[in-house]
Amino acid sequence: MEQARAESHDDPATETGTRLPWAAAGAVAGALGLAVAWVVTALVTGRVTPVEAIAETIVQITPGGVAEALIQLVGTWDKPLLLGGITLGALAMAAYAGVLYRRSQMAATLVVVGLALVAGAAVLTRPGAVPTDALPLAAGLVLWLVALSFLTAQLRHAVTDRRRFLLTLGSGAALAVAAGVAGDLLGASRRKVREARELLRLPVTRGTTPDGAELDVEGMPPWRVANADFYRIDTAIVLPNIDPQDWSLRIHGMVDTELVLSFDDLLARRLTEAWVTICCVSNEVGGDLIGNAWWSGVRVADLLAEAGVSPRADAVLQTSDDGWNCGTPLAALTDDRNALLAVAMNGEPLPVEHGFPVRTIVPGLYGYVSATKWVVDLEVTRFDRIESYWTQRGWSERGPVKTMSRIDVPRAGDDLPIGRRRVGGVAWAQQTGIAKVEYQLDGGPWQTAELGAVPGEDTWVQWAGEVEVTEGRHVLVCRATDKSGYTQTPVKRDVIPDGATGWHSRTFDGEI
Ligand SMILES: Nc1nc2c(c(=O)[nH]1)N[C@H]1C(S)=C(S)[C@@H](COP(=O)(O)O)O[C@H]1N2
Ligand SMILES: [Mo]
Repeated sequence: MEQARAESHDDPATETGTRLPWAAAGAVAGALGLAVAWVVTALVTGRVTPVEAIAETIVQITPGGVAEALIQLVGTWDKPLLLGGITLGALAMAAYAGVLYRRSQMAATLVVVGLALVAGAAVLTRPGAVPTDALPLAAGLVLWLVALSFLTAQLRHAVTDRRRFLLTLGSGAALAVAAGVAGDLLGASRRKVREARELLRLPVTRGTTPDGAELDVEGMPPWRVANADFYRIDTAIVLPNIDPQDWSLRIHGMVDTELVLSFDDLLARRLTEAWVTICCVSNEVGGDLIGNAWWSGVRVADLLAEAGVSPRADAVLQTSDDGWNCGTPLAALTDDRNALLAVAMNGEPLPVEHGFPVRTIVPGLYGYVSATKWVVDLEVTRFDRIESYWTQRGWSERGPVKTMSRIDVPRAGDDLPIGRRRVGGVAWAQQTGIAKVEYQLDGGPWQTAELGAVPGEDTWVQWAGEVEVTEGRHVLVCRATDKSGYTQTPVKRDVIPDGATGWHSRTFDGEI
């Protein structure tokens, strides 16, 4: 290494000649990084690639006039040119980082990380972006840096074996191309499904938040949770990617007539729409694994009636396209509640991460025993014959939602100015309904909260109250009573095996 450095300093004539292999190593390392980011995007997040995110950002910040003039100039080549230009620009930077790497690994690393940060900013500012969208970039960045140090290692020897170096470089480039092609193929099927989803016109409505559902408390979250903000829980590393045209649902087991429905068959049935709040059994007291949306779909009860269910059955084993399954009490799917095979959420086709094209929604049951995303199979059966993903892991066979309440204002970590302040939150007891919410400041008397309007028993209800905030530390507690007369127990229990219990409390400071 010392010799190599001495040589280049002494002999400026070879400077350009020796730069080239470093630039080539840098470019190949960059290509590998890009290709990996691409594959991981296609496999894991299914969203825009870093290059696409940068392109979208450029389009967004380019003044309209300039953009139009450019499109006039290049016509429909605008997108390929933009994407190609960004890719070439990134590879040029990568080559430059390779050259820099020879003298200063630090400077080269800074260039690479800087590029990744720009791409990261673009990815994370896309509409609906979530933190995990940065995952492909992180993977690409790591591989880029590893490849850079690996490919340049040989160049540090006094006498570089030219053939060996070219072989390594060629393998790196081939790997990048192979990964790029794989990413493209995977991405193409994702894009196809994404496009199919965007083109889908479902005969559904968006639902209107009922008058009076939202109480006037500063900082209170909306009663309807937007799709992009809805909590997501599933075991899928790679999201199922299902074209509605390829989807089908099989209803079988203890039935008179087995049914196989295509997406169109499903849509040909009567559609039902309803507000339903779903929540996760893993939701800690005060947690945010809960959301309320307007769901549109076909009642499972109607389909089961079509199939004709054996009187000896008491369960339905639901299976997802990705193999996840759960056992649901048959009664919850055949009684008069709106258990749905949902195709839309808040008036839009289900987002892919929430089960596109079809998922189950059952009011009153935790998601792990009912809310199968990407559902493809319903087997009418008996609980004494089945096991399912979470029951095999120690969770309860039955998962009715427990009556619960939560403080949203003040938010965690927020303080309140002293004086009379409004506080509030939500309470839920799906299928039973909330009768009353009480709140208590610093162990004082329980006060009855004001309740928002609700369309039925299957959604959360907002509550609000007033407290006198003085200087110093305070503790606010809330508890709900449901319409069966049950008041939430103060006994704290863990989420496993069938859902947490206890009162939610929030500590905050009163500030002058
Ligand atoms: N296919 C599949 N469906 C699933 C799960 C899963 O892991 N895989 N998780 C369930 C659990 S535990 C919950 S709480 C809900 C969450 O639904 P959401 O991600 O749309 O909020 O989905 C349910 N459906
Ligand atoms: Mo869950």
